[in-house]
Amino acid sequence: MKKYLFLLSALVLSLPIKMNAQDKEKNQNKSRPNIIYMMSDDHGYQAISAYGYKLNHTPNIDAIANEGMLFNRAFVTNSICGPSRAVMLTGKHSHVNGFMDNHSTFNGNQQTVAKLMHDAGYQTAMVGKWHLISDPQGFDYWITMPGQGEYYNPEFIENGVHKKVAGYVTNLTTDFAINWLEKRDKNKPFFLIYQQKAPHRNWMPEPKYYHLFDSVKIPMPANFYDDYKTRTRAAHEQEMGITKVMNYAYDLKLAFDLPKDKQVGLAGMWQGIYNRMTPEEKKNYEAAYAPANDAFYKANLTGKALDEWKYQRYMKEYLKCVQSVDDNVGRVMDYLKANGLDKNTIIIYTSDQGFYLGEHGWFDKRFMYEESFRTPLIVKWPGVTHKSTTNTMVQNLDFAETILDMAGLPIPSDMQGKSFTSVLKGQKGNIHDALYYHFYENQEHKVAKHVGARTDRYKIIWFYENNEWELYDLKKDQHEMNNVYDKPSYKKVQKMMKEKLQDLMAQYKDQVTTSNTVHK
Ligand code: SGN
Ligand code: CA
Repeated sequence: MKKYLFLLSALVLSLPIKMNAQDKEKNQNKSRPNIIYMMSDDHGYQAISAYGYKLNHTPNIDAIANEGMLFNRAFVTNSICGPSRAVMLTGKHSHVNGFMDNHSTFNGNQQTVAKLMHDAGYQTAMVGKWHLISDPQGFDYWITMPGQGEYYNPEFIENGVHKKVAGYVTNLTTDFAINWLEKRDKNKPFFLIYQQKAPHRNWMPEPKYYHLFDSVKIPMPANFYDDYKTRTRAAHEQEMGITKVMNYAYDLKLAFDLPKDKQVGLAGMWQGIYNRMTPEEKKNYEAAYAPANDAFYKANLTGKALDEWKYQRYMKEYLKCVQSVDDNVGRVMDYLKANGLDKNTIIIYTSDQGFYLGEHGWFDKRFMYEESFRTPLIVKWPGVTHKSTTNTMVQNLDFAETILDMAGLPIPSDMQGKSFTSVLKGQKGNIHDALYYHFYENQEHKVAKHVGARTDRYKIIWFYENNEWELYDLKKDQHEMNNVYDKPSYKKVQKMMKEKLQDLMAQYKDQVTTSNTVHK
């Protein structure tokens, strides 16, 4: 009897202690912020109205900026899809995480921010474009798309199982994200990676936006007809010109049902995309595009008028895709608000890199020039940020570290970036004195491999395959039209920037695979 009494009193005594521990965990979970990392594919900052460009109107992304910090100087380390994603997950440069170009396969067994967040008690999910080949690891739930994904009636892979889903990819990706938010374990904080395929090439808009820009003329950048006069071979030899490279069917949507003999190369890819539509969807699509296409054929445009037509068609298709991205950001934000999550959820909006919207005559990315090296970044941290902008330089190399820091978790010493929570908290001062860049994929679009360094004012680029250098004074030449490498008045700056590049390569333990050294 005594024994039972003893056990009973031990049980009673232990109860409050046990409950306290549970309460403590609950309280801790309440105080730990949820984090949503929103990343679109190829979304240039020029196509976000909060950045002050007047190309389009993105009210929902702007609303994040209204309560957050907008970064004017956020950059990537390697301006291309898969590598950018691998850098974000690992906090390590491409040569360290092993994913150097889009033909790599991510080693998912390595440390990632998702795994660290998961181990620390966060519920984790990855929804949308992944593009890292190997299956995602470190997530309680994942739904991705094969490779680049498709715009219409796309295929998804949900925790390893393939399924074709009817609808438009940007909306579907959001449906999956919201479904997961709805069914997650609500006692735990969450970390959601939500990654849109749009507005990646070949820019297929949502049907409700087919006519969105019909009555609008998009302004052409002043350097659309750049002749690359002061630039090295790389800028001359690229294959990313809107007027020269774009395919009439695949990019410019000038052909619907192509004859069999035309179904090769990109035109063949267009055929595959077109055939994802149901007969009803095809009819709707053709009806929307036929009048403008007929007018184009009749006009028989040549020279600058033809260039202008191509530019308008490209930009409008791209911006229509952005519109659906913005709508869907709004859907996620509405969900958070309706469910009382908006006050404790950090929102990060970014892209896997920037994009050329006609600057230098281009589309695509890859170069270390500003439009593709820079990426949009807007962070809303309830209770910490308020509407503000910053010129402090940060890089996608810092994202994993910053996310861990926001969650109150330690940053592993082998990560190569730095947390920029101090910037978000309004503290002044540099995070980096110079940024390092390395692009490896000289294949499609023919952009020569290069490394480079950027400080607040200067940028040096070494196209090491050609052993050619470029140097820019960004204060005087923000559009990078004037390469001042070897100009006597920049002798000192040139030496200083070369040393910076060498220091960065040493700091990050990178090297280039050629016998050339940094110093000529
Ligand atoms: C595809 C596109 C390219 C684009 C790459 C990389 N060609 O290969 O234009 O640069 O993706 O983009 S396409 O003919 O297939 O459309 S990334 O964002 O995935 O890196
Ligand atoms: Ca991309």
